[in-house]
Amino acid sequence: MSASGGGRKAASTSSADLVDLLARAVGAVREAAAFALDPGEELRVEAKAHRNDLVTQVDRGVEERIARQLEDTGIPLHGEEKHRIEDFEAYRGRAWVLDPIDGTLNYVSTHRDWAISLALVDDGVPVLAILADPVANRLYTAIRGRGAWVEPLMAGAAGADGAGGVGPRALEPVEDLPLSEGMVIAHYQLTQHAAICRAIETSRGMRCYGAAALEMAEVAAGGAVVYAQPLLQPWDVAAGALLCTETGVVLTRMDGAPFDVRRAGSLLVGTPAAHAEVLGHLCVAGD
Ligand code: 2AM
Ligand code: CA
Repeated sequence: MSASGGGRKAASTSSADLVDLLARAVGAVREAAAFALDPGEELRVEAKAHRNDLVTQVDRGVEERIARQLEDTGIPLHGEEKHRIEDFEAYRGRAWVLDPIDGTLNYVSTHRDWAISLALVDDGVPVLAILADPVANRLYTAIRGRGAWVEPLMAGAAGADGAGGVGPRALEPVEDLPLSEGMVIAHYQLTQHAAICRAIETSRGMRCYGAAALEMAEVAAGGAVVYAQPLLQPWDVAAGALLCTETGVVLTRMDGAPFDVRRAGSLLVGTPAAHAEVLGHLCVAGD
């Protein structure tokens, strides 16, 4: 399933432009990741909507740095902490969509499983993805229609094991595994959800990492067969959505409705087989 609605006009960005924009975005994310790994001062943590919805000066600093680096692309930025495009749900044209730190609670408390998630979206369709997992020294990238890749984020740094080698390695199309052959990643609130519980029982087990972009990447990279979340924002999902579509992973809302990264809502991603099985569980009356 495409991450967009139908009937869009032709992409307004040429292939050469996309390669150039990707290189610039990767440079910006690498520099911001180095800052986030070593901000050089104590973290200042504030709560936003609720006590576990956190922001630090590093979230804001990463957004500021990336915004500055991408300013002369002339493409507006929609970011979690400051830069907003008004009425983004209806926005047409190109936009950078940024979560400066996805998984801030992890960044503050476990110091792993956090990411910098940046996408270029054109008429609501992600066309470039740049997703950094700085602690794992891993960088995922994708170009719409051309594939997805993983490589070390920082050359020469330790911990690049999963990336394999020094250059980009293409992510293979996912094997279409059924639920019984893989793991389900689900937000803890869904453990109250009867249909999701049935899906978890059918699977090889449940995981929850607390950073939506990395959880989507985990399915795209073949580490889990399903990921389900009750509510996510555009910046949580824009980059991960392209990693999924480029590897054959299906994305919808939890009710099976089409997924549009411009709108907040639930998310169900999976291998085609496992995604269909979970939707089957969700469609049983009474859930
Ligand atoms: P964040 O760290 O950028 O806030 C945790 O389950 C995942 O859900 C993280 O990707 C987290 O992103 C996101 N998240 C946390 N609170 C959220 C909210 N109120 N709306 C949407 N996404 C949220
Ligand atoms: Ca965030």
